[in-house]
Amino acid sequence: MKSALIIPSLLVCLAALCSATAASEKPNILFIAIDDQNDWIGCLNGHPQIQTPNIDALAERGTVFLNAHCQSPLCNSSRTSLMTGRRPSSTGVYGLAPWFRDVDELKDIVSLPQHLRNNGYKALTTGKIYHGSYGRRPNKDDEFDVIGPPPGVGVWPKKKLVQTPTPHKLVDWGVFPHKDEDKGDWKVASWAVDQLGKQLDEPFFLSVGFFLPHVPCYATQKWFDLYPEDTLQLPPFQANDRDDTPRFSWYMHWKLPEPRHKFLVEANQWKNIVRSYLACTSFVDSQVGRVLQALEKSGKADNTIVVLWSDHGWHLGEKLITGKNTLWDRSTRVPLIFAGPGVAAGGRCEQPAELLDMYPTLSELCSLKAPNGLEGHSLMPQLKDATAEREWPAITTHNHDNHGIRTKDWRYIRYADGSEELYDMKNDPNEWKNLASVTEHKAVVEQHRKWIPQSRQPVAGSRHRILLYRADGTVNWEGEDVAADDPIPELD
Ligand SMILES: [Ca+2]
Ligand SMILES: [Ca+2]
Repeated sequence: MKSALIIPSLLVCLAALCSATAASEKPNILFIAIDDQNDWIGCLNGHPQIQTPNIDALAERGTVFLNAHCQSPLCNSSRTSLMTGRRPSSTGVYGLAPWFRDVDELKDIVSLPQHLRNNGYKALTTGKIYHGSYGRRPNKDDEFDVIGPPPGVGVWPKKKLVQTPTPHKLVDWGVFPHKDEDKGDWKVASWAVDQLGKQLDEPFFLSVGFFLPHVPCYATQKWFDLYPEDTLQLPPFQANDRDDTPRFSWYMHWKLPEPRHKFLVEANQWKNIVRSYLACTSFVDSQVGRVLQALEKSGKADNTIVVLWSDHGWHLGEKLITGKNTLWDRSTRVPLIFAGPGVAAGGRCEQPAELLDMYPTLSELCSLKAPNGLEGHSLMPQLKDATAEREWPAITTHNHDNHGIRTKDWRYIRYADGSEELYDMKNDPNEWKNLASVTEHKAVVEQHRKWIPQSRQPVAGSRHRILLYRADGTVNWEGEDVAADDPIPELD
């Protein structure tokens, strides 16, 4: 009787032991997001003066994707896409709202953190991973097990430093006295550092989302001084650059709080905003460094995959604008770096990659069966050998039926009204000469057109940055019709 009881309990213990061993063999994941971070990162060579030693060291330790692009050049739509592994053209989430869990047909999608939790991971989060407070609401959202400090600016000047044409509290930049330790991103990093110093349940998925260099780009003097004004290099710019881009390209960012290049010049703010953005990027890099140092110190680095990404880029004067909401490289190209177990060190991959590839890639790196419905493709071949070919382009969609297709050597754009752009990225990396109507490139245009995805209409509850193009040819920006001869705001 006694032994009959002992044997089953021994079996239970053995089974528990086995599952504990299996769980700890799975690699941990440190998932680092940076908001509105374009390719002005040392290892991406997007700006000749940028200083990002910590991110560059991570790239050296792993594999960096030099031709990685977001699926949407806007926070909510991009993050919804990469966290669900589905394209914006499939979710219909194009604006800053809705939260996809509030949409009937999307609410049951298994997100990346849920997939990991279903497979024994503990999911922790701090800062901006989903947009705004989405996914972080206690008792409402079921994305994470542990929720740390929210994203935030932390310190504000007494009044806005720059009076922009369409006043918005967030659209501001410059240097003013404050403490780095009081910034939101410092607190986010500190919380992540604390978690890594604890006996965390493993395997863990620790997601850390930094807010800078999202506006307001406030920096302390120390970071500003890295970029002296007299030697500062402004981004490449041509005053007539948009003479050969369709009018529809203007509808993508028709009326926004982000000012045009024209304002930067008239208000003598161009250098200031460039320095501010560079300074904030270097500050964020230092916070990434604090977290990576804590990972090293924890002794868990050898069994932790680090992924670093940004949700989309940002223009600082190029193509006559500031901000995002475009289908050009400065708005779509993002840092994407993997390091850790299973990832080759020193890899520099020139193949196109997409942010929604992270979901299937992490599944494969962790030996998990990916759920059905993912639209990205695992980057495992490139993480082993950065020169491995890839058959898919990177596709960026902004609002209904506007798409950018980025292959290794070309960028093709088609807007909802059928107008097109084509750039030879090898010979014209600044996308200055639109070749879409050049006869000799007809075949290239045809090859790229075939990648355009079927695209669904915006889901119910779509708001903020919504552009509609109707069958009768009318254009509607944020609920207001735009006439074909309306002057371009803040430009004409
Ligand atoms: Ca963003
Ligand atoms: Ca041009």
